[in-house]
Amino acid sequence: MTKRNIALITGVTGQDGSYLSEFLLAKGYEVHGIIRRSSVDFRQRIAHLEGRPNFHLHYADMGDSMSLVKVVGKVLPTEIYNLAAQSHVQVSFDSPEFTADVDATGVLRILEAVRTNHLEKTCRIYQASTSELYGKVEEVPQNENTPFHPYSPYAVAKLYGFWIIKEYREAYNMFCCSGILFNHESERRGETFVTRKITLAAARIAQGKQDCLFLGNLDSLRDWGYAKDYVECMWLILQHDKPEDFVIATGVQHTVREFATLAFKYAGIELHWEGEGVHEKGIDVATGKTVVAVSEDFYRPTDVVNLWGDPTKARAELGWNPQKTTFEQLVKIMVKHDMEKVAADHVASVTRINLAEYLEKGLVK
Ligand code: NAP
Ligand code: F7E
Repeated sequence: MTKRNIALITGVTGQDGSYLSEFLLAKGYEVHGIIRRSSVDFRQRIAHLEGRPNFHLHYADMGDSMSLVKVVGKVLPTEIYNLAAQSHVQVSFDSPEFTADVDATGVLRILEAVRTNHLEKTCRIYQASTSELYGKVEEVPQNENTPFHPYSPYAVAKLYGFWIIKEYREAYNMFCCSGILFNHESERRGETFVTRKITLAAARIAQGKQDCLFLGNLDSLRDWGYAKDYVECMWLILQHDKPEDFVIATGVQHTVREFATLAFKYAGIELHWEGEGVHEKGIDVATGKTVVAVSEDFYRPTDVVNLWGDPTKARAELGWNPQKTTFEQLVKIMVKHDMEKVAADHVASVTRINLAEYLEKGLVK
């Protein structure tokens, strides 16, 4: 009998969910996604997939066990990718309880939905874990054996998700695994994460539609990869012969300042940095104008400042290439996309509330 390949993706409307859907459809999977009701349509990342015969959407919510049990029972998935989360670290300080409900208890609800439907032996589960677990880091670079030290409500919630996955693996012999993914970005990244905030602002400033970009901690170090490359790894983790957890990272680290310098360069602006801390400024060498400034609004009560992943295990055991897209290529892809988007947004931007203005004033983080 041919193997049934039926994937259920929570968080299908998100950055990773959209790329993973494309990846699995191309592999011949029947793909089901969970969406939640919204008063406006926020399905633009998957709009191009809707209507395809193998792509189906279902209403459910990570906070609603009954809806999850029903969807799992209806779809009878062979693989679940649990990507749904309140994924913004800074927002988790404002909404810690919601973050815990979705990012921690939500994982338990998925595991129990699988057990309730008696699918423990036939359904493999991928949990979207995170480098934020290393938090106030105890070692660099970080690998699968590095101790965890979560440093935000988001990270604490994700730590529960990591441990409950491990617990169900050992207690019930379920094939469930965590991918400990370091930051991964793309032209579909949410606009308030630092990389996308920078590439959009660089494009707007280069086209005369914004004066200045306000950022928080410029010294923060991240290991940034390309989301399209990382979804392949999620799939590889579930195809492995045994259920294990993997660090997924590029193995290369850069500061927020370096990301901004390169993004502005690709947008045609050479930056010169002056000053320190909250007084630091990025100056456009050609015009002498300040185009990047620091605002304490974007500082976090506790910030994770030194993430650097060691992808040796994923490379050796999954055959995954951590350097498929380099840092320079990633920044170039994002800036090119946003230069075109900002140019095309001309008409829309005069009639709608201008997000750039909101970002500039620090009203949206
Ligand atoms: P994202 O773009 O923020 O997408 C999050 C998804 O979760 C969206 O589809 C969102 O739906 C959904 N969601 C949120 N609350 C929900 C709820 N109560 N019920 C159902 N769905 C809900 O995140 P991403 O960057 O694709 O990340 C995917 C996963 O990987 C997340 O779990 C994140 O924490 C984790 N992760 C991300 C990174 C990274 O660098 N991107 C690194 C490590 C781990 P709406 O569209 O309706 O809001
Ligand atoms: O911040 C600093 C900020 O919000 C990166 C999520 O996908 O990756 C993501 O979490 C760094 C932090 O991502 C601004 O303080 C400076 O040190 O882009 P971010 P994140 O917090 O690393 C992990 C792996 C996840 O799991 C999460 O789901 O940049 N930073 N200035 C700023 N950050 C933001 N957002 N805005 C600023 O203006």
